[in-house]
Amino acid sequence: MLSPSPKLPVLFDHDGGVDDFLSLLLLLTMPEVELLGVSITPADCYAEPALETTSKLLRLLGQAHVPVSVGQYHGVNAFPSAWRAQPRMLNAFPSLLLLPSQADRVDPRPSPDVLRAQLAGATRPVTVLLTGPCSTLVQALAPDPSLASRIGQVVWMGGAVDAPGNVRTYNQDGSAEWNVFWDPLAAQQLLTYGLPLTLIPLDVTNQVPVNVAFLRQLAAQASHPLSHLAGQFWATTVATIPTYEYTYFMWDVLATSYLAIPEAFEVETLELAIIPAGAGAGRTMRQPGSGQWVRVAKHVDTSAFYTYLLRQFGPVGSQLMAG
Ligand code: AGV
Ligand code: CA
Repeated sequence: MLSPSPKLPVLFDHDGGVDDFLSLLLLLTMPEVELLGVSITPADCYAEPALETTSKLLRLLGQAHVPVSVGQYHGVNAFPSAWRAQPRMLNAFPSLLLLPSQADRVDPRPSPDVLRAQLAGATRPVTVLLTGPCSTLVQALAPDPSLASRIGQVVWMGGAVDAPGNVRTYNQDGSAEWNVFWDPLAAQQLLTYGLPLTLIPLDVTNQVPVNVAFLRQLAAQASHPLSHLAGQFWATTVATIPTYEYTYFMWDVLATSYLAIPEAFEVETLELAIIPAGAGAGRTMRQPGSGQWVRVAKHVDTSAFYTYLLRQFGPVGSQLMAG
């Protein structure tokens, strides 16, 4: 007789952007996932409001017991403050505003210490999902790289391999993606651990801009409370603050969906290198002979992806918000 397959244990490190929170929501709808912990990297966010949104969403979806921690490291190349401040808006939504914030439930230890303890205690290979910079994971492994053996896979929204980057600043030549650029040295270090790493870079996230046709479909099923909430979150991204660019993509949400629908992705295994400093800092480039083999998602079946989102935020996930 078949026994039910055990759930996939997941540690989620995000950096508090709107699509990071949509990723948290999506993750919480996945019946095949057991969320072991959430950590916040204060990169594309400010820590306090991101902590508030994180703990409120966990509570709203009946997962208030999931441990939450925050990083204290502030990176090499800061995100624009206009982007970091934007997700504060989410805490003002009526569905979140009156919930108790539970910020006192945060683990007082820095998130790399928490992550290290969680890996040390893992009884099965853990999936680490990163939707911000990779610094927390790298700092967690640095004192004890043998803990890498506890990790079944790392899925990281980061990089731009055969696509242009999305950093537009005076000190970057346009080749880097922001999550790598924030801490290029950590990214360079990450590759040396030889982890089973799957990158979801701009090459593939460029295929999924936030588009109104999708939002219309989501709105049409807004009798599902989770569709309503997700639709509101995405609406805040449509007028992306045009500091550097005008389009908001489903970057992190796409990376998160990879855990559940990997078959919708075309993935290439290649040798990569990361430029640690200078004008190309944070660039993720093909480098045959580097010995650093990484799985890189290059293409996604967009209609399979959108269908999946509509199902998870609709019929599948909505019971979670009841009561
Ligand atoms: O580079 C994509 C990463 C993703 O993890 N982030 C946003 C996503 O959470 C940085 C970023 C790039 N362009 C942005 C970003 C924009 N226009 N607004 C906010 N963040
Ligand atoms: Ca992010």
